[in-house]
Amino acid sequence: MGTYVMSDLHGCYDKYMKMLEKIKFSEDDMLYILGDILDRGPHPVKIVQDLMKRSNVICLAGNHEYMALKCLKFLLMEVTCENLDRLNDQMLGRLINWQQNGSASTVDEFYKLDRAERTEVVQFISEFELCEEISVNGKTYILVHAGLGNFRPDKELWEYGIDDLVWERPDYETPYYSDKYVITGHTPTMAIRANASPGYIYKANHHIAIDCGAGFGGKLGCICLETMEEFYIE
Ligand SMILES: [Mn+2]
Repeated sequence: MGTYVMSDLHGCYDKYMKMLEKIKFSEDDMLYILGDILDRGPHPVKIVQDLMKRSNVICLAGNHEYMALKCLKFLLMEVTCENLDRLNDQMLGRLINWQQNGSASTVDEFYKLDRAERTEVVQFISEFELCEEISVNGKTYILVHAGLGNFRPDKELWEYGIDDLVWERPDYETPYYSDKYVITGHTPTMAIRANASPGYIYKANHHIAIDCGAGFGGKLGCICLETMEEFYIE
């Protein structure tokens, strides 16, 4: 039994499937996905539909699910005069912002689904948690998409705002805790200044950063928490 963590799949269905094969993912294992399944790459909704069938996967929300959810709930509605009235400036702003962040592939696949499937997908994504604390082999890990923005050591996890958890970038040179490890996606490891191996998983200062840039032509990374073994798909 292994506990695996990956992040920022960004529609890379093929890399995701190859990774499951590589880690020999079975029903005895557990997989955590730290958000940003959606957008950019070609098959985000196909990944979501695969995840929906698995009982041993826990997905956390990233900024892309957060952006998508507000818009998908709107796109789920029938086109009626009353609903079009809800296409106000705020909703338009959200749609444009999401579009600028690579929504096209998500929207394309979403509209290929029938109505019942669309509802299921939105329901599934809306149940994603924002963070999770787990214990593996006596070590404690905080799993979160982006980081713990506006960090204070005495702050409880539930006290962080959504933006702090899905948008903010952590300071990877400063440990948050001495007795816990924080595992994050969101910031590609090639963008971490202190990282000696850009594009590979970064482990230092009680941080573990696992977004190796799969959505931007980089690798998909995955880490096994029992062994700390790293896996990569080009
Ligand atoms: Mn992100």
